[in-house]
Amino acid sequence: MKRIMIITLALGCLFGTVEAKKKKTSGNPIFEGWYADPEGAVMDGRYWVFPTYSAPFKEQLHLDAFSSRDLVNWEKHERVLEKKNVPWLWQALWAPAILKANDRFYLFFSGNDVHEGEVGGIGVAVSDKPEGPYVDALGKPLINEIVNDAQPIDQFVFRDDDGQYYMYYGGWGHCNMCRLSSDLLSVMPWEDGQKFHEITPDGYVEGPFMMKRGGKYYFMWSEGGWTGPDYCVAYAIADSPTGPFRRIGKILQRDESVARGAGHHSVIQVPGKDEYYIIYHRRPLSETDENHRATCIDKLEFNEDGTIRPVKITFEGVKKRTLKKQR
Ligand code: FUB
Repeated sequence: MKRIMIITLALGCLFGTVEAKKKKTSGNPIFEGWYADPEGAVMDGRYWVFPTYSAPFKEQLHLDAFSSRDLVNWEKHERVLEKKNVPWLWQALWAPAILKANDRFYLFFSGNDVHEGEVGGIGVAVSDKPEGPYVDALGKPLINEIVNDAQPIDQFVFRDDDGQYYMYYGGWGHCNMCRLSSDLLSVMPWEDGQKFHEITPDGYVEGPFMMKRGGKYYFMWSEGGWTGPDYCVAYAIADSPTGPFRRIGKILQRDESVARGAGHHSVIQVPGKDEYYIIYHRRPLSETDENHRATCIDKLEFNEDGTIRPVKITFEGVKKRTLKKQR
């Protein structure tokens, strides 16, 4: 009996490996389940995606993560952050932002769908491994206050070439930015003494993202309502991380032959290459449930003049792009 079980298991593994080798494109969505607001990153020789678990607010009490060596085959890491490791969290765990710094991993998150006078907002959890478990670092939110009418959610942390960390965040149609300390655990006031500066571009709703290419700062954000079909992503290009950010146009939106509500994205750059992938969520054409959001990937390409080409959203996803082994 034991021998039969071992043979069955071995055949199962072999079959799985053969299937993985046969798969030529990622397909969209890239993994099963309702997952939104995906944050992509490359860390320790793997691609990573940290999404929101898309469910009613009261059920959003954990985060899963996914990793891949080739963008096509994804491994699930369950419950990298959960309520038991965040003392102040009671609902609506949203929009993770991940980064490696100071030889550890920082997972920023939004919690509680906070309103004036309540506890909640943007938190930070840390771990020694990308797959967690992550533990809340402060015992309270990093940003609890509502400043410039921006709900403290949807944070993105950007490290500029000079090593300075900036956080962009905000819901309710307002975007603030702040500087973070080098240990990433506190907000450093600007020269004028203020902690937060408003940088809201025209059309901005939520989901800010920043990247740098060719010395220019590409600022992107989501527009429209996340529950509806017209949710989308627009962008601006600036000479400085603080802007000004003038809206250029949309780069990601619904396609009536593929999906609706495409938005809240992030971008993965292949290390050392001028090659980019956009990770985003969208709603299948046949679905209207607000939480039926699935995480997808497509190519992000630039024109000769540095502007971004509108993304073609696909069912195929992207081809294998294997990361070089780390020495
Ligand atoms: O997933 C929860 C919320 O939906 C996010 O914070 C928003 O950006 C929207 O995607």
